[in-house]
Amino acid sequence: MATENVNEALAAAAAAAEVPTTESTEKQQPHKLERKWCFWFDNQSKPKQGAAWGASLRKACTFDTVEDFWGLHESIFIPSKLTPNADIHLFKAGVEPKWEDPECADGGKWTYVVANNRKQALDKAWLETLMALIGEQFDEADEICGVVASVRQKQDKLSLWTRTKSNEAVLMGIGKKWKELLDVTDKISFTNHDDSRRSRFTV
Ligand code: MGP
Repeated sequence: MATENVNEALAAAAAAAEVPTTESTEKQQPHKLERKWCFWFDNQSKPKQGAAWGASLRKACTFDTVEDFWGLHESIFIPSKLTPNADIHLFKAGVEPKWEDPECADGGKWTYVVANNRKQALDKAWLETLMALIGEQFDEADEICGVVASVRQKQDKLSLWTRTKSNEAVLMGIGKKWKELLDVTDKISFTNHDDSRRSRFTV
């Protein structure tokens, strides 16, 4: 499906601000997205003693139409509804939201920290990002793995994961476009996954 049509369908759904009714989805053909996406979920609020990172990470569902996205997002995947230490992810189907995934292994993440833990701002930024991803609004869309919303006691944040950690043109293109979409003046910062790994070493 052409990107403009996906974006029009997304905009119409957003404007209506409602899940399409069964009646309307029966009448219309679903709007196919450019690619398949998966929602993932991780609740680390009650970690099991000694459990490895990722033990509570679950793939929740896969979709490839605007209508399915809208129903899923509206019903379940809203960051402000989560308890602290939970994450929700939207990643391309076939890519796991882990440093270890081959698509992510050599990459990193742009992070937008939501000032003052404003839940409304978090939800808005999350939705803008989801719509931009599934609507293929980034020129460097092939270089993006997905996005994570992290709800934390101290500060909520969104992280946009990239395939590359070193292609500056690609990274700057993604970062600038994301900031423009979020319509924020706050700084966003890039960290590569190697540094995230290293910075957590403790003895
Ligand atoms: P985080 O949740 O990405 O960082 O990683 P955050 O949100 O800044 O930290 P938090 O303490 O507020 O949650 C936190 C820790 O989880 C990392 O230091 C790793 O130990 C582990 N971890 C996170 N990720 C994304 C991965 C991963 O992809 N693979 C592995 N092996 N561990 C990870």
